[in-house]
Amino acid sequence: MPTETGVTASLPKPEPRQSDPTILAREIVERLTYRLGKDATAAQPHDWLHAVILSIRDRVIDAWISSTHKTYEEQGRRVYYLSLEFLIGRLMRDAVSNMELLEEMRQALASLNVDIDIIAELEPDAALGNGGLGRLAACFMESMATVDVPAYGYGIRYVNGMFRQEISDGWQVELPETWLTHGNPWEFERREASYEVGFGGLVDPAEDEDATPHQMVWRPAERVIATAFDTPIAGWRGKRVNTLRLWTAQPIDPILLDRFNAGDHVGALQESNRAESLTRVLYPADSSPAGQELRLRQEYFFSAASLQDIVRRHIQYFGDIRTLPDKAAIQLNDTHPAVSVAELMRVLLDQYGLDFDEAWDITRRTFSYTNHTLLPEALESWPVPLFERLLPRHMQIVYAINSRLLAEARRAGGFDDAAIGTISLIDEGGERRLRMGNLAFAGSHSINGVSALHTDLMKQTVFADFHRLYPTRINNKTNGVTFRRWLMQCNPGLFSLVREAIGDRFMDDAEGLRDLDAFAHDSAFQEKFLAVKRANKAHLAQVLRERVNARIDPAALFDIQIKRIHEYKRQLLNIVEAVSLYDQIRSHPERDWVPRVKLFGGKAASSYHNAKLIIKLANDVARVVNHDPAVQGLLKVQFVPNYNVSMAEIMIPAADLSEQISTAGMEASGTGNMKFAVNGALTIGTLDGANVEMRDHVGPDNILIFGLTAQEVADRRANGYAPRDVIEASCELSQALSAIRSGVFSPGQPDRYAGLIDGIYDHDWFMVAADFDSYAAAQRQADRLWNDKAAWASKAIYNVARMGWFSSDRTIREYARDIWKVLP
Ligand code: T68
Repeated sequence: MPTETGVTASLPKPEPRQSDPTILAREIVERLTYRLGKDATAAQPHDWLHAVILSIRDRVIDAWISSTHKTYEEQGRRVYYLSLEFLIGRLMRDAVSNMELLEEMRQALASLNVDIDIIAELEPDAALGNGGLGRLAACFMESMATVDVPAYGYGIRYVNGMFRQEISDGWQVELPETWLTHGNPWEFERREASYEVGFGGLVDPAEDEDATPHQMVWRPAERVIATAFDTPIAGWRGKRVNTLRLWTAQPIDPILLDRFNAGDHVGALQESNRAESLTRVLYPADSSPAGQELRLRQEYFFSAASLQDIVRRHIQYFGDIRTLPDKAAIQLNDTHPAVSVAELMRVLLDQYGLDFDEAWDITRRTFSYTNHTLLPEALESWPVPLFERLLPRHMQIVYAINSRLLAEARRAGGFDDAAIGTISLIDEGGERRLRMGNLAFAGSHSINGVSALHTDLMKQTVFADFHRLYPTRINNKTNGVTFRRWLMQCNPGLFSLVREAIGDRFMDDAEGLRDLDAFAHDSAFQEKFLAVKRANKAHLAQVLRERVNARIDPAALFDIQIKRIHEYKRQLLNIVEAVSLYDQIRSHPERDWVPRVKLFGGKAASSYHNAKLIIKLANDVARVVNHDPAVQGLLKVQFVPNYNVSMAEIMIPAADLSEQISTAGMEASGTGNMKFAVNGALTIGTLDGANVEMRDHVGPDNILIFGLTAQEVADRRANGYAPRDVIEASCELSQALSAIRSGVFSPGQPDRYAGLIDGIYDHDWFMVAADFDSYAAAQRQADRLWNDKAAWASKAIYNVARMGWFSSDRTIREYARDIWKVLP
C-alpha cells in the first residue's frame, strides 16, 4: 500500500483529475505509449485493456493514498480480513464504475475506436476461490471500502486459481487456469514487505535470565520468504480505497550455487521449487477439508506472514503490543486461518515475553471467527502428529490453551465428560486430531454464523457445549452481496430502468429500492421490466450459442441452478424433476405446457465422485431431451461449462426462476439466492439458509417455498426415514428414478447411474425423495404463474424492491458495529 508513515502529508497533493472523456483518452494513450511502449496504431486489444487498467489504477491510487492518510490520522482500529480465498472475478468494470467514470471511459475509448465491452471481455477472472465463501470475501472487500471501514484483506496469490472446467463427452475435465499469463496490471509487488515463515524443527526453552517460564525458542528446520502483492480495492464513488494483500512464497536462496557448480542442476533448484509450490494452486474443494500437508502449510504460511505484517504495523504506529486489540480486529474467514490463534500466542509469549494469561486475553480480544458450514465432514481437523511435526511450538501452545479451556469448563460446572470431550481442542476418538473450529472458537471473542437459521443451528449442534460455556459469543451476521457488481454493473438495463423510476437514492442506500414497490402493479413499468429481462435472456442465448452451440428460445421460462455441485445442494432433485417433466410432456402432449429452459452450471471437486456423476447425468439427460422431437420447444436442458464469476454476471440477470433447493439445514446461507432475487428472478427454494430471511423480506406470496423444514429433516432422520416407501407412493418419482436407473439416458452404459439412484432408495441422506412431490408441485405453480404475465412481473418487481437489506453494505455495518467496533 502507499506509504503509511504520514510524512507525505506535507507534500503537495496531486491535482484532482478531470473526468472529461478527452482527458481520459489522452491518459490512456499516454499509458499505452510510455508504460507499455506501444504505438496506438499497432496496439492490440490486450494492450488497450492494459492501458485502460493503468489509467484507472492511477486514479484509484490518488484515493488510496488519501485513505491511507486518513486511517493514519484517525489512529482508530483497523480491520484485517484473513481469508484463504478471494473470488474477485474481473476488476476493470468494477473500478471504472466505482470511480464513476463508466460513461466517460466508454466515450474516451470510442474516440480511440476501441469498444469497452470487447476489451472488458479480455480481462481474466481472478478466481482465487471455490465458491460462496471466496465470493463473500470479495463482496466484503468492496463493501468495507464503500462504508469507509479501514480494512486489509490478507490471502494467497495463487498462480493457478480455480480450475477451468471443460466438458468432454459429458464428463467434467479439469484444466489449469492461468490468470497471470498476460501479467496482472492491478498489483504492486512489495519487496519491502517480506517476512520469513518457518516449518518443522525443534523447540528449546529460552535461555535469557529474564525469560518467562512460557518463553521458548523455535528453531524451524525450513524457512521460506513471504512477499506481498497489493491490489487496491475502491469503494463506491471512490470514497475509500483499501488494500488486498496477497502473499507469494519464495525461497531464501533462489539457487543453491554449490550444488549447481557440482553439476546437480535439478537439486540446485529444489528449494526454490519447494517454496514456490506452496502458493502455486488453490485447493479446489469447497466442502471437504483437503487434509494434505501442503494445505496446512498454506494455512500457516499466510497466517504467519499476515500476523507479522499486522504486528509490525501496530508496533510502528503505537509502540506497545498490549494495545493490539484496541487497534486491530482480525476476522478469521472460516477455520482456514485458525492457526493464527496459536501463532499470535507464540509471538506474544516467545517474542514479547508476555505471561500466558495476558497473551491469551490479548489474543481473544483481537480475533473473531465466521463459521460457514455445519456439515460434519467439512469441519477442519489435523492429525496431531502432522501438526506437531510441522508446527512443534504451536502444538505446545495448543496443549496449554486446551488445559486451561477444559479446566474452565470443569470449574463452570454442568459439563460431563462427553461435553468436555466435545469442547476439547483435541478429538480423542480414534486417531488424535486437532479441531480447528474449536481452536478458532476458543481464541475469539465473537463467533458468527451467516444466516439466522444457520446461527441457531450452530448453537444447537456443532457448538452447543461451547455456547453453554460462553453464551454471549455466538452471533448472527446474515450474508449480503455488493449491489454495485450484482445489479448496477451486471444488469445495466434494469439499473437504468430502476433509476428512471425511483431516482438515484438506492445507489447509496440499497434499502431505497423499496420505492419500487409502488411500480409493482404499474402495467407500463411491468412492460419495460419484462423487456429488460427479455433482452438479458436474448444476450445469454447468444452467448450460449457462441460458446456451446446451444439454441435456446428467449421466450421460454429460464430456470437456472448455478453453484458448486454438491449432493446437499440437490442438483439431482432438479434433474429428476426435469426427467419427470419430460415424461409427462410426452405422455400428455395435449396439455398447455410452459416452455422451459433448464440451465445448470457449477464445478465439482476433483475427487468428489458423485458430484462428477451428477454433471454427467445432467449432460446425458440434456442429450436425450434436446433431441426428442416430442418435447421440442417445450423443454430444453443445458449444462453450461466453466461456470465462474463472469458467467454468473451474464446468467443471473437472465433468470426467471432461481433454484435454491438444498436440503433444509444444510446450506449455511447462500448468496447466489440474493443475486438472483435482486435481478428480478423468483426463487423456488426450501426454508434453508438465507432463503428464510428472503421470504420474510420479499413476502411469502413472492417466493415459491416447498419441502421439509430443517426441524422436519432432523426429525425424519431421527425417527427412521424410509425413502423406498416414499418413492413407491409417488408415481412420477418412481418413473423418473427407474428411467435413470435403467439406462434410458445412458444406453451405452445402462448401469452408470445405478449406484447414484440406489442411494436414494436405500438411505437418501439428502431427502430427494421426501421433497420431490412438494418440489414438483411448486414447479407447476411456477408454470401457472408464468401464464399470467402481469402477476409474474409484479412478483419479480417486488423481489427487486425488497432485497435492499441483502446488500453487503448492511452486513459490513453490522460486523463493524457489533464485532469490530469500528463504526465509521
Ligand atoms: C459457503 N461455503 C456456504 N465453502 O456453503 C454458503 N469450504 O452457504 C455460504 O453462503 C457461503 O459459504 C458464504 O458464507 C463455502 O463456500 C468453501 O468454499 C470452502 C472452501 C474450502 C474449504 C471448505
